[in-house]
Amino acid sequence: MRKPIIVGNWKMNKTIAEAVDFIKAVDPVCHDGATYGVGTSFLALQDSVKHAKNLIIAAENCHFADSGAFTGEVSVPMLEEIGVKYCIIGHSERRQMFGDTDESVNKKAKRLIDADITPIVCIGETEAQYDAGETETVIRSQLSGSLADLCPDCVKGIVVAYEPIWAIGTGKSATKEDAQKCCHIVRDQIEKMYGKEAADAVRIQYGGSVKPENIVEYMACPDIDGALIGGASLKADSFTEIINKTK
Ligand code: G2H
Repeated sequence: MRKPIIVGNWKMNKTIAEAVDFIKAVDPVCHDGATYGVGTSFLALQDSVKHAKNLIIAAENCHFADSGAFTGEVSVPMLEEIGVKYCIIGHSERRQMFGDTDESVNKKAKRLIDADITPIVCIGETEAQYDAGETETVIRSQLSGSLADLCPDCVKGIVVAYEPIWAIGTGKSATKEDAQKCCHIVRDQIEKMYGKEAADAVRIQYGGSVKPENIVEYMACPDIDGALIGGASLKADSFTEIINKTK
């Protein structure tokens, strides 16, 4: 039985004060039926961790090296030091704008797992790939690269977020049938790589214009264990509505 996991991805939004205000409002609403959390800017992580009793706090990226000449980057030991337990990696915005690749995502995943920080590994096809009927090939290839050479036991603990790029922040969410089909492909690819036990345990999120109005239909899909939510996670009211609808 997989515990659902619903995480807000704030991207480059919210000052430290705004993050703390949100956490104070939403933390008490969380319940044990699911894991709820938010991904914050690096700056807001430390205060967010301090104020969150129920919400899990995720970084939105990390570097795979522990230290060195990587101007502007943040390492896994730095996240560990402040008690961060989850980290989003390979988000399509990072792949498209900041040069993240399956290879770098794989290195990040390995380093995070070593530090006992849960990676939320993002994958998903572009609109052109979707239109060309390449979705399945892209999903399988991104997973082969991003999750290469992990131990099957470690894979059981990770989270994969399937986010079709054409549905991100566009209001054009995938149908529940399409989302289920793709999340099933994710699980099948993990089974091919690491066996059935790992595939049955891994938690798979759908992401792309998830909101209070559509969360319930996605959560009813057998291979969808949660959501990675951008726009609709920014307001405490909207995220609270999502929490209440997933009780
Ligand atoms: C996809 C998602 C959060 P939104 O990026 O990861 O954002 O819900 O705004 O489409």
